[in-house]
Amino acid sequence: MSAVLVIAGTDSSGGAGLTRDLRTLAHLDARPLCAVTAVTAQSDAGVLATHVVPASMVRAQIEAAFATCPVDAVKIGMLATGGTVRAVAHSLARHPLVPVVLDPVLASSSGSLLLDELGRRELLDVLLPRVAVLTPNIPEAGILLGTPAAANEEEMLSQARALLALGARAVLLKGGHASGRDAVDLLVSARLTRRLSAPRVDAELRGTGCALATAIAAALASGLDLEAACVRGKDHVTGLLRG
Ligand code: PXL
Repeated sequence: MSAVLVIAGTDSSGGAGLTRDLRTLAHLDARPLCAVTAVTAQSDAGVLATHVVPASMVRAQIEAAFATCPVDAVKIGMLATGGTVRAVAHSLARHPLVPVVLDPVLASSSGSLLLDELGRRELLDVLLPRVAVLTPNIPEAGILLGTPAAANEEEMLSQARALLALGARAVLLKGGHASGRDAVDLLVSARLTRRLSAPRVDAELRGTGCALATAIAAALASGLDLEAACVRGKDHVTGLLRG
């Protein structure tokens, strides 16, 4: 069984965050290890309170995970602060061969900030060059680039390429926030450009971004290449949305 380390915040409502990640790994038969970055109190209506775990404790959890068993892949979700971003980058630098999936969690669906402004800058400066794939949705890509959200597929492609130019090795720009009969995600790297399409499911569900990044990490952990891992991740989320 392959092992996936999830570095993320908890969601007391169970919909998103680490709670969703661990359910995803259980479903996909991967061994879960975790490093908690923040504890959030939330309902489906919003985030009521956040407790940030000290960066030194996040590092201790990551180091303990790597000391426990071989880690086959890492998924990163909510990081909360710039200090935590730096701590995570520092810890992962000691394990350069392990593939990392970075879901740039900036805000909850209800609009609460889940990463501060310094954290946003550090994410691009110190973490982005380390990750195998960055998985922003359309609003997140726009915020990270400081540009308006992409309004069509052509703009999605140019924003995915702009994120590559900032130092990512690959970007999966998720089209879930767009409209149209199909949900189209774009996967770009220096070597490839792929359009991953699935019929749009008419359902509202929190935590689909968390589930996608975790499912991709589980697929990379089991040895699939990036494109196959993204296809499998998308299939998993489509299944989740269909209930
Ligand atoms: O879906 C992004 C996300 C990630 N992590 C935590 C969250 C959320 C959204 O609410 O609460 C802890």
